[in-house]
Amino acid sequence: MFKRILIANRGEIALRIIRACREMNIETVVVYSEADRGAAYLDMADEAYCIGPPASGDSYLKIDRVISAAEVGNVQAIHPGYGFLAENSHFAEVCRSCQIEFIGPSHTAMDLLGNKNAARDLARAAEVPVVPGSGGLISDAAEAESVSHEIGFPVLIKASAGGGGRGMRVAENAAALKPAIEQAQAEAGAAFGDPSIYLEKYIDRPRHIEVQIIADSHGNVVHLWERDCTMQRRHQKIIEESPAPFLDDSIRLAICESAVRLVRQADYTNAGTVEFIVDSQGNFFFIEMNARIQVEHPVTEMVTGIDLIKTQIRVAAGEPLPFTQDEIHVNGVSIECRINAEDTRHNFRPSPGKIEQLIVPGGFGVRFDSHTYSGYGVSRYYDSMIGKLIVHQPTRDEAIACMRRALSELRVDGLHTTAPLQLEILDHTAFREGRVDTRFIERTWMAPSLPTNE
Ligand code: MV4
Repeated sequence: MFKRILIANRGEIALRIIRACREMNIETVVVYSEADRGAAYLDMADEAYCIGPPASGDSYLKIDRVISAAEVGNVQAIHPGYGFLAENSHFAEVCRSCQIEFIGPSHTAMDLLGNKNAARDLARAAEVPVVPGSGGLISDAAEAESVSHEIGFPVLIKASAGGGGRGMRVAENAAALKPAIEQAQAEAGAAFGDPSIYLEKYIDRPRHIEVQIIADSHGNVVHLWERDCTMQRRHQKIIEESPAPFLDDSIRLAICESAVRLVRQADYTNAGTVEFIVDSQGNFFFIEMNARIQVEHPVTEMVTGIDLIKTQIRVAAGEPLPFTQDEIHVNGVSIECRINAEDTRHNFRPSPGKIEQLIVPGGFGVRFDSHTYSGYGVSRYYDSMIGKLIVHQPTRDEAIACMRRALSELRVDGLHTTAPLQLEILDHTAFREGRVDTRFIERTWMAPSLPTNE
Protein backbone atom coordinates (compact mmCIF):
# COMPACT_ATOMS: atom_id res chain seq x y z
CA MET A 1 0.00 0.00 0.00
CA PHE A 2 1.04 3.60 -0.58
CA LYS A 3 2.70 5.36 2.37
CA ARG A 4 2.03 8.88 1.11
CA ILE A 5 -0.43 10.39 -1.38
CA LEU A 6 -0.73 13.86 -2.91
CA ILE A 7 -4.21 15.28 -3.33
CA ALA A 8 -4.43 17.43 -6.46
CA ASN A 9 -7.69 19.10 -5.52
CA ARG A 10 -9.38 21.39 -3.03
CA GLY A 11 -12.48 21.77 -0.88
CA GLU A 12 -14.82 18.97 0.12
CA ILE A 13 -13.28 16.28 -2.10
CA ALA A 14 -9.77 17.06 -0.84
CA LEU A 15 -11.09 16.63 2.71
CA ARG A 16 -12.96 13.44 1.73
CA ILE A 17 -9.68 11.94 0.44
CA ILE A 18 -7.68 13.15 3.48
CA ARG A 19 -10.22 11.39 5.73
CA ALA A 20 -10.01 8.11 3.80
CA CYS A 21 -6.20 8.23 3.86
CA ARG A 22 -6.04 8.90 7.58
CA GLU A 23 -8.18 5.82 8.25
CA MET A 24 -5.90 3.79 5.98
CA ASN A 25 -2.75 5.07 7.71
CA ILE A 26 -1.62 6.83 4.54
CA GLU A 27 0.08 10.22 4.88
CA THR A 28 -1.29 13.06 2.79
CA VAL A 29 0.22 16.00 0.97
CA VAL A 30 -2.25 18.60 -0.24
CA VAL A 31 -1.70 21.47 -2.66
CA TYR A 32 -3.55 24.77 -2.42
CA SER A 33 -3.88 28.12 -4.13
CA GLU A 34 -3.46 31.51 -2.50
CA ALA A 35 -7.26 31.76 -2.30
CA ASP A 36 -7.42 28.59 -0.16
CA ARG A 37 -4.57 29.54 2.18
CA GLY A 38 -5.70 29.19 5.80
CA ALA A 39 -8.59 26.78 5.08
CA ALA A 40 -8.95 24.36 8.01
CA TYR A 41 -8.91 21.17 5.92
CA LEU A 42 -5.32 21.92 4.91
CA ASP A 43 -4.27 21.37 8.53
CA MET A 44 -5.75 17.88 8.44
CA ALA A 45 -3.19 16.83 5.83
CA ASP A 46 0.38 15.98 6.86
CA GLU A 47 1.86 18.59 4.51
CA ALA A 48 0.47 21.41 2.37
CA TYR A 49 2.15 23.30 -0.48
CA CYS A 50 0.98 26.49 -2.09
CA ILE A 51 1.13 26.11 -5.87
CA GLY A 52 0.04 29.51 -7.10
CA PRO A 53 -2.48 32.32 -7.43
CA PRO A 54 -6.26 31.90 -7.01
CA ALA A 55 -7.21 31.32 -10.68
CA SER A 56 -7.31 27.52 -11.27
CA GLY A 57 -5.35 27.94 -14.48
CA ASP A 58 -2.47 29.35 -12.43
CA SER A 59 -2.59 26.72 -9.67
CA TYR A 60 -4.80 23.59 -9.56
CA LEU A 61 -4.49 23.08 -13.32
CA LYS A 62 -0.72 23.63 -13.51
CA ILE A 63 0.74 20.17 -14.08
CA ASP A 64 4.35 21.25 -13.51
CA ARG A 65 3.50 22.78 -10.12
CA VAL A 66 1.46 19.78 -8.97
CA ILE A 67 4.24 17.40 -10.01
CA SER A 68 6.84 19.58 -8.25
CA ALA A 69 4.82 19.39 -5.02
CA ALA A 70 4.58 15.62 -5.46
CA GLU A 71 8.37 15.34 -5.89
CA VAL A 72 9.14 17.63 -2.92
CA GLY A 73 6.49 15.85 -0.84
CA ASN A 74 7.94 12.46 -1.85
CA VAL A 75 4.56 10.81 -2.58
CA GLN A 76 3.94 7.49 -4.34
CA ALA A 77 0.56 8.40 -5.81
CA ILE A 78 -1.69 11.33 -6.75
CA HIS A 79 -5.44 11.41 -6.23
CA PRO A 80 -6.97 13.95 -8.62
CA GLY A 81 -10.48 14.06 -7.11
CA TYR A 82 -13.03 15.38 -9.64
CA GLY A 83 -12.74 18.37 -11.96
CA PHE A 84 -9.38 20.10 -12.44
CA LEU A 85 -6.88 17.47 -13.73
CA ALA A 86 -9.02 14.38 -13.04
CA GLU A 87 -9.73 13.60 -16.71
CA ASN A 88 -6.57 15.05 -18.21
CA SER A 89 -4.87 12.09 -19.88
CA HIS A 90 -1.63 14.01 -20.34
CA PHE A 91 -1.49 14.55 -16.58
CA ALA A 92 -2.08 10.83 -15.91
CA GLU A 93 0.73 10.01 -18.33
CA VAL A 94 3.12 12.56 -16.78
CA CYS A 95 2.43 11.18 -13.27
CA ARG A 96 3.26 7.63 -14.29
CA SER A 97 6.32 8.65 -16.29
CA CYS A 98 7.55 10.28 -13.06
CA GLN A 99 6.93 6.94 -11.29
CA ILE A 100 4.00 8.39 -9.37
CA GLU A 101 0.81 6.33 -9.56
CA PHE A 102 -2.19 8.27 -10.86
CA ILE A 103 -5.26 7.11 -8.91
CA GLY A 104 -7.50 6.66 -11.92
CA PRO A 105 -7.58 4.82 -15.26
CA SER A 106 -4.73 4.50 -17.77
CA HIS A 107 -4.19 7.50 -20.00
CA THR A 108 -5.13 5.38 -23.02
CA ALA A 109 -8.51 4.38 -21.54
CA MET A 110 -9.07 8.03 -20.64
CA ASP A 111 -8.27 9.19 -24.18
CA LEU A 112 -10.62 6.61 -25.64
CA LEU A 113 -13.52 7.65 -23.40
CA GLY A 114 -12.76 11.35 -23.78
CA ASN A 115 -13.52 10.94 -27.46
CA LYS A 116 -17.31 10.58 -27.35
CA ASN A 117 -17.54 9.22 -30.89
CA ALA A 118 -14.93 6.53 -30.10
CA ALA A 119 -16.81 5.74 -26.86
CA ARG A 120 -19.95 5.19 -28.96
CA ASP A 121 -18.04 2.73 -31.15
CA LEU A 122 -16.81 0.99 -28.02
CA ALA A 123 -20.39 0.70 -26.72
CA ARG A 124 -21.59 -0.83 -30.00
CA ALA A 125 -18.71 -3.33 -29.86
CA ALA A 126 -19.81 -4.26 -26.31
CA GLU A 127 -23.44 -4.63 -27.44
CA VAL A 128 -24.49 -1.68 -25.31
CA PRO A 129 -27.41 0.28 -26.79
CA VAL A 130 -26.48 3.71 -28.17
CA VAL A 131 -28.92 6.41 -29.31
CA PRO A 132 -29.87 5.92 -32.99
CA GLY A 133 -27.74 8.31 -35.05
CA SER A 134 -24.71 8.60 -37.29
CA GLY A 135 -22.44 5.57 -37.63
CA GLY A 136 -19.45 7.79 -36.91
CA LEU A 137 -18.34 11.37 -37.38
CA ILE A 138 -20.36 13.63 -39.68
CA SER A 139 -18.34 15.44 -42.33
CA ASP A 140 -20.93 17.67 -43.99
CA ALA A 141 -24.54 18.86 -43.97
CA ALA A 142 -25.57 16.46 -46.74
CA GLU A 143 -24.51 13.45 -44.66
CA ALA A 144 -26.26 14.91 -41.60
CA GLU A 145 -29.42 15.37 -43.64
CA SER A 146 -29.53 11.79 -44.86
CA VAL A 147 -28.95 10.42 -41.32
CA SER A 148 -31.60 12.79 -39.92
CA HIS A 149 -34.20 11.68 -42.44
CA GLU A 150 -33.49 8.07 -41.49
CA ILE A 151 -33.87 8.59 -37.72
CA GLY A 152 -36.32 11.51 -37.78
CA PHE A 153 -36.18 15.00 -36.29
CA PRO A 154 -35.39 16.52 -33.86
CA VAL A 155 -31.72 15.52 -33.83
CA LEU A 156 -28.87 16.43 -31.54
CA ILE A 157 -25.45 17.43 -32.88
CA LYS A 158 -22.74 16.57 -30.39
CA ALA A 159 -19.07 17.49 -30.31
CA SER A 160 -16.89 14.36 -30.12
CA ALA A 161 -14.49 16.20 -27.81
CA GLY A 162 -17.38 17.57 -25.71
CA GLY A 163 -19.32 15.80 -22.99
CA GLY A 164 -21.24 16.80 -19.91
CA GLY A 165 -23.61 18.74 -22.14
CA ARG A 166 -20.90 20.98 -23.62
CA GLY A 167 -20.98 21.42 -27.38
CA MET A 168 -24.50 20.12 -28.08
CA ARG A 169 -27.03 21.65 -30.50
CA VAL A 170 -30.59 20.61 -31.30
CA ALA A 171 -31.91 20.79 -34.87
CA GLU A 172 -35.71 20.64 -35.12
CA ASN A 173 -35.87 20.26 -38.90
CA ALA A 174 -33.82 20.04 -42.11
CA ALA A 175 -33.62 23.82 -42.50
CA ALA A 176 -32.05 24.17 -39.04
CA LEU A 177 -29.47 21.45 -39.70
CA LYS A 178 -26.82 23.32 -41.70
CA PRO A 179 -26.48 26.36 -39.38
CA ALA A 180 -26.56 24.06 -36.30
CA ILE A 181 -23.74 21.94 -37.70
CA GLU A 182 -21.64 24.95 -38.60
CA GLN A 183 -22.13 26.47 -35.16
CA ALA A 184 -21.40 23.19 -33.40
CA GLN A 185 -18.19 22.68 -35.42
CA ALA A 186 -17.00 26.24 -34.85
CA GLU A 187 -17.73 26.05 -31.12
CA ALA A 188 -16.08 22.65 -30.70
CA GLY A 189 -13.02 23.79 -32.68
CA ALA A 190 -12.64 26.86 -30.47
CA ALA A 191 -13.43 25.16 -27.15
CA PHE A 192 -11.71 21.78 -27.57
CA GLY A 193 -9.38 22.24 -30.55
CA ASP A 194 -11.33 19.49 -32.31
CA PRO A 195 -14.34 20.35 -34.52
CA SER A 196 -15.45 16.69 -34.95
CA ILE A 197 -19.17 16.13 -34.52
CA TYR A 198 -21.65 13.26 -34.64
CA LEU A 199 -25.39 13.09 -34.66
CA GLU A 200 -28.03 11.40 -32.50
CA LYS A 201 -31.78 11.34 -32.37
CA TYR A 202 -32.90 13.83 -29.73
CA ILE A 203 -34.53 11.93 -26.87
CA ASP A 204 -37.15 14.23 -25.40
CA ARG A 205 -37.70 14.31 -21.64
CA PRO A 206 -35.25 11.59 -20.62
CA ARG A 207 -34.26 10.51 -17.15
CA HIS A 208 -30.56 10.46 -16.39
CA ILE A 209 -29.41 7.17 -14.88
CA GLU A 210 -25.73 6.49 -14.26
CA VAL A 211 -23.95 3.34 -13.13
CA GLN A 212 -21.05 3.35 -10.70
CA ILE A 213 -18.38 0.84 -11.61
CA ILE A 214 -15.01 -0.08 -10.23
CA ALA A 215 -12.35 -2.24 -11.84
CA ASP A 216 -9.03 -3.55 -10.55
CA SER A 217 -5.82 -4.36 -12.43
CA HIS A 218 -6.55 -8.12 -12.26
CA GLY A 219 -9.48 -8.09 -14.67
CA ASN A 220 -12.24 -7.82 -12.06
CA VAL A 221 -15.02 -5.39 -12.92
CA VAL A 222 -18.11 -4.80 -10.79
CA HIS A 223 -20.97 -2.33 -10.82
CA LEU A 224 -22.31 -0.73 -7.65
CA TRP A 225 -25.77 -0.25 -9.09
CA GLU A 226 -27.19 3.03 -10.31
CA ARG A 227 -27.89 6.62 -9.35
CA ASP A 228 -30.70 8.79 -10.65
CA CYS A 229 -29.36 12.26 -11.50
CA THR A 230 -32.38 13.57 -13.36
CA MET A 231 -32.74 16.56 -11.04
CA GLN A 232 -30.41 18.98 -12.81
CA ARG A 233 -30.32 22.51 -14.10
CA ARG A 234 -28.13 23.39 -17.06
CA HIS A 235 -26.14 20.18 -16.59
CA GLN A 236 -25.51 20.96 -12.93
CA LYS A 237 -26.92 18.21 -10.76
CA ILE A 238 -28.91 19.42 -7.77
CA ILE A 239 -30.30 16.24 -6.19
CA GLU A 240 -29.05 12.69 -6.73
CA GLU A 241 -30.38 9.41 -5.38
CA SER A 242 -29.81 5.68 -5.28
CA PRO A 243 -31.47 3.44 -6.18
CA ALA A 244 -33.25 5.12 -9.12
CA PRO A 245 -36.94 5.39 -8.17
CA PHE A 246 -39.64 3.87 -10.38
CA LEU A 247 -37.14 1.91 -12.47
CA ASP A 248 -38.13 -1.60 -13.44
CA ASP A 249 -35.80 -4.21 -11.90
CA SER A 250 -35.23 -5.92 -15.25
CA ILE A 251 -34.21 -2.59 -16.86
CA ARG A 252 -32.06 -1.75 -13.84
CA LEU A 253 -30.14 -4.99 -14.20
CA ALA A 254 -29.81 -4.62 -17.99
CA ILE A 255 -28.37 -1.10 -17.59
CA CYS A 256 -25.89 -2.17 -14.92
CA GLU A 257 -24.73 -5.20 -16.89
CA SER A 258 -24.32 -3.03 -20.00
CA ALA A 259 -22.08 -0.70 -18.01
CA VAL A 260 -19.84 -3.59 -16.97
CA ARG A 261 -19.53 -4.80 -20.59
CA LEU A 262 -18.51 -1.32 -21.72
CA VAL A 263 -15.90 -1.02 -18.97
CA ARG A 264 -14.40 -4.39 -19.92
CA GLN A 265 -14.33 -3.38 -23.58
CA ALA A 266 -12.41 -0.19 -22.66
CA ASP A 267 -9.83 -2.06 -20.52
CA TYR A 268 -10.73 0.44 -17.87
CA THR A 269 -9.42 0.34 -14.30
CA ASN A 270 -10.35 2.29 -11.14
CA ALA A 271 -13.70 3.95 -10.37
CA GLY A 272 -15.85 5.32 -13.17
CA THR A 273 -19.41 6.13 -14.12
CA VAL A 274 -21.32 5.06 -17.20
CA GLU A 275 -24.09 7.51 -18.11
CA PHE A 276 -27.34 6.53 -19.75
CA ILE A 277 -30.51 8.30 -20.70
CA VAL A 278 -33.78 6.43 -20.24
CA ASP A 279 -36.77 7.44 -22.33
CA SER A 280 -40.41 7.44 -21.24
CA GLN A 281 -40.86 3.85 -22.50
CA GLY A 282 -37.93 2.52 -20.47
CA ASN A 283 -35.53 2.25 -23.42
CA PHE A 284 -32.01 3.04 -22.29
CA PHE A 285 -29.08 4.39 -24.27
CA PHE A 286 -25.41 4.88 -23.40
CA ILE A 287 -24.34 8.52 -23.71
CA GLU A 288 -20.89 8.82 -22.21
CA MET A 289 -18.52 7.55 -19.55
CA ASN A 290 -16.86 9.64 -16.84
CA ALA A 291 -13.34 8.48 -16.01
CA ARG A 292 -13.23 9.77 -12.45
CA ILE A 293 -14.84 9.62 -9.01
CA GLN A 294 -17.94 11.82 -9.11
CA VAL A 295 -19.38 14.40 -6.72
CA GLU A 296 -22.40 12.17 -6.03
CA HIS A 297 -20.42 9.01 -5.12
CA PRO A 298 -21.66 9.13 -1.47
CA VAL A 299 -25.21 7.97 -2.33
CA THR A 300 -23.71 4.78 -3.74
CA GLU A 301 -21.50 4.44 -0.65
CA MET A 302 -24.49 4.73 1.66
CA VAL A 303 -26.63 2.08 -0.05
CA THR A 304 -23.81 -0.39 -0.72
CA GLY A 305 -21.76 0.21 2.43
CA ILE A 306 -18.61 0.42 0.28
CA ASP A 307 -16.11 3.26 0.71
CA LEU A 308 -15.35 4.20 -2.89
CA ILE A 309 -12.36 6.42 -2.14
CA LYS A 310 -10.61 3.70 -0.14
CA THR A 311 -11.40 1.17 -2.83
CA GLN A 312 -9.99 3.46 -5.53
CA ILE A 313 -6.74 3.77 -3.58
CA ARG A 314 -6.54 -0.01 -3.02
CA VAL A 315 -7.00 -0.89 -6.69
CA ALA A 316 -4.53 1.84 -7.76
CA ALA A 317 -2.00 0.17 -5.44
CA GLY A 318 -2.53 -3.09 -7.34
CA GLU A 319 -4.75 -4.85 -4.81
CA PRO A 320 -7.63 -6.96 -6.12
CA LEU A 321 -11.18 -5.77 -5.41
CA PRO A 322 -12.12 -6.95 -1.91
CA PHE A 323 -15.63 -7.97 -3.03
CA THR A 324 -17.35 -9.76 -5.89
CA GLN A 325 -20.46 -8.68 -7.79
CA ASP A 326 -22.76 -11.01 -5.84
CA GLU A 327 -21.60 -9.42 -2.59
CA ILE A 328 -22.80 -5.94 -3.59
CA HIS A 329 -26.31 -5.29 -2.35
CA VAL A 330 -28.41 -2.16 -2.22
CA ASN A 331 -29.71 -1.45 1.26
CA GLY A 332 -32.39 1.23 1.59
CA VAL A 333 -32.39 4.60 -0.16
CA SER A 334 -29.89 7.43 -0.16
CA ILE A 335 -30.47 11.00 -1.38
CA GLU A 336 -27.91 13.78 -1.77
CA CYS A 337 -28.51 17.52 -2.05
CA ARG A 338 -25.61 19.55 -3.34
CA ILE A 339 -25.52 22.71 -1.24
CA ASN A 340 -24.32 25.44 -3.57
CA ALA A 341 -23.62 29.06 -2.63
CA GLU A 342 -26.00 30.37 -5.29
CA ASP A 343 -28.98 32.67 -5.42
CA THR A 344 -31.66 30.52 -7.04
CA ARG A 345 -34.00 33.51 -7.27
CA HIS A 346 -31.53 35.38 -9.47
CA ASN A 347 -30.75 32.80 -12.11
CA PHE A 348 -28.53 30.79 -9.74
CA ARG A 349 -25.88 33.52 -9.68
CA PRO A 350 -22.91 32.63 -7.48
CA SER A 351 -23.19 33.94 -3.93
CA PRO A 352 -19.60 34.00 -2.61
CA GLY A 353 -18.68 35.57 0.72
CA LYS A 354 -18.12 34.77 4.36
CA ILE A 355 -20.24 32.13 6.05
CA GLU A 356 -21.17 34.09 9.17
CA GLN A 357 -22.59 31.05 10.88
CA LEU A 358 -22.85 27.43 9.79
CA ILE A 359 -25.13 25.05 11.65
CA VAL A 360 -24.70 21.48 10.40
CA PRO A 361 -27.60 19.01 10.55
CA GLY A 362 -27.04 15.61 12.12
CA GLY A 363 -28.91 12.70 13.61
CA PHE A 364 -29.74 9.22 12.38
CA GLY A 365 -28.91 8.64 8.72
CA VAL A 366 -27.47 12.12 8.04
CA ARG A 367 -24.03 12.80 6.52
CA PHE A 368 -22.65 16.25 5.65
CA ASP A 369 -19.49 16.24 3.50
CA SER A 370 -18.07 19.75 3.60
CA HIS A 371 -14.81 21.59 4.15
CA THR A 372 -16.65 24.71 5.38
CA TYR A 373 -17.41 26.12 8.86
CA SER A 374 -18.55 29.32 10.56
CA GLY A 375 -16.20 32.07 9.38
CA TYR A 376 -15.14 30.26 6.17
CA GLY A 377 -14.91 32.50 3.10
CA VAL A 378 -16.48 31.04 -0.07
CA SER A 379 -14.21 32.12 -2.94
CA ARG A 380 -15.54 33.39 -6.25
CA TYR A 381 -12.73 31.59 -8.07
CA TYR A 382 -14.12 28.07 -7.81
CA ASP A 383 -17.25 25.99 -8.11
CA SER A 384 -20.02 27.22 -5.82
CA MET A 385 -20.57 23.86 -4.06
CA ILE A 386 -19.98 24.29 -0.32
CA GLY A 387 -21.08 20.86 0.81
CA LYS A 388 -23.17 17.78 0.20
CA LEU A 389 -26.01 16.79 2.46
CA ILE A 390 -26.62 13.05 2.25
CA VAL A 391 -29.28 10.95 3.96
CA HIS A 392 -29.74 7.18 4.20
CA GLN A 393 -33.04 5.60 5.21
CA PRO A 394 -34.91 2.31 4.69
CA THR A 395 -37.41 3.70 2.17
CA ARG A 396 -37.65 6.62 -0.29
CA ASP A 397 -40.47 8.26 1.68
CA GLU A 398 -38.36 8.14 4.83
CA ALA A 399 -35.30 9.43 2.95
CA ILE A 400 -37.32 12.40 1.65
CA ALA A 401 -38.68 13.11 5.15
CA CYS A 402 -35.17 12.88 6.61
CA MET A 403 -33.75 15.19 3.93
CA ARG A 404 -36.52 17.74 4.55
CA ARG A 405 -35.74 17.67 8.26
CA ALA A 406 -31.96 17.94 7.65
CA LEU A 407 -32.33 20.78 5.11
CA SER A 408 -34.47 22.71 7.54
CA GLU A 409 -31.84 22.29 10.29
CA LEU A 410 -29.05 23.49 7.99
CA ARG A 411 -28.18 27.15 8.49
CA VAL A 412 -25.71 28.97 6.28
CA ASP A 413 -25.84 32.61 7.35
CA GLY A 414 -24.20 35.28 5.20
CA LEU A 415 -24.88 33.90 1.74
CA HIS A 416 -27.59 32.40 -0.42
CA THR A 417 -27.76 28.64 -0.96
CA THR A 418 -29.74 26.16 -3.03
CA ALA A 419 -31.32 24.63 0.12
CA PRO A 420 -34.68 26.49 -0.11
CA LEU A 421 -35.17 25.30 -3.72
CA GLN A 422 -34.22 21.74 -2.73
CA LEU A 423 -36.91 21.82 -0.04
CA GLU A 424 -39.44 22.88 -2.67
CA ILE A 425 -38.35 20.09 -5.02
CA LEU A 426 -38.67 17.47 -2.26
CA ASP A 427 -42.22 18.70 -1.59
CA HIS A 428 -43.24 18.60 -5.25
CA THR A 429 -45.73 15.89 -6.20
CA ALA A 430 -43.95 15.25 -9.51
CA PHE A 431 -40.68 14.55 -7.69
CA ARG A 432 -42.36 12.26 -5.20
CA GLU A 433 -44.18 10.37 -7.94
CA GLY A 434 -41.17 10.19 -10.27
CA ARG A 435 -42.89 12.15 -13.02
CA VAL A 436 -39.73 14.11 -13.78
CA ASP A 437 -37.18 14.48 -16.55
CA THR A 438 -33.96 16.45 -17.02
CA ARG A 439 -35.87 19.65 -17.85
CA PHE A 440 -38.14 19.53 -14.78
CA ILE A 441 -36.38 22.30 -12.82
CA GLU A 442 -36.22 24.71 -15.76
CA ARG A 443 -39.86 24.05 -16.57
CA THR A 444 -41.14 24.30 -13.02
CA TRP A 445 -39.07 27.11 -11.52
CA MET A 446 -37.16 29.02 -14.12
CA ALA A 447 -39.80 30.08 -16.62
CA PRO A 448 -43.06 30.42 -14.67
CA SER A 449 -44.60 32.46 -17.48
CA LEU A 450 -44.47 29.49 -19.88
CA PRO A 451 -47.30 26.98 -19.86
CA THR A 452 -46.26 23.71 -18.24
CA ASN A 453 -47.73 20.25 -18.09
CA GLU A 454 -47.33 19.89 -14.34
C1 MV4 B 1 -28.87 13.60 -25.01
C2 MV4 B 1 -30.15 14.07 -24.69
C3 MV4 B 1 -31.18 13.73 -25.50
N1 MV4 B 1 -30.97 12.99 -26.59
N2 MV4 B 1 -28.70 12.86 -26.11
C4 MV4 B 1 -26.53 16.06 -21.68
C5 MV4 B 1 -25.28 15.75 -20.97
C6 MV4 B 1 -24.55 14.83 -21.84
N3 MV4 B 1 -23.95 13.81 -21.02
C7 MV4 B 1 -25.55 14.27 -22.79
N4 MV4 B 1 -26.78 14.98 -22.55
C8 MV4 B 1 -27.92 14.69 -23.20
N5 MV4 B 1 -27.80 13.90 -24.28
C9 MV4 B 1 -29.73 12.58 -26.88
N6 MV4 B 1 -29.55 11.87 -27.97
C10 MV4 B 1 -30.29 14.86 -23.56
C11 MV4 B 1 -29.19 15.18 -22.82
C12 MV4 B 1 -29.43 16.02 -21.70
C13 MV4 B 1 -29.27 15.58 -20.43
C14 MV4 B 1 -28.81 14.29 -20.18
C15 MV4 B 1 -28.63 13.86 -18.92
C16 MV4 B 1 -28.90 14.72 -17.88
C17 MV4 B 1 -29.34 15.99 -18.10
C18 MV4 B 1 -29.53 16.44 -19.37
C19 MV4 B 1 -30.00 17.72 -19.57
C20 MV4 B 1 -30.18 18.16 -20.84
C21 MV4 B 1 -29.89 17.32 -21.92
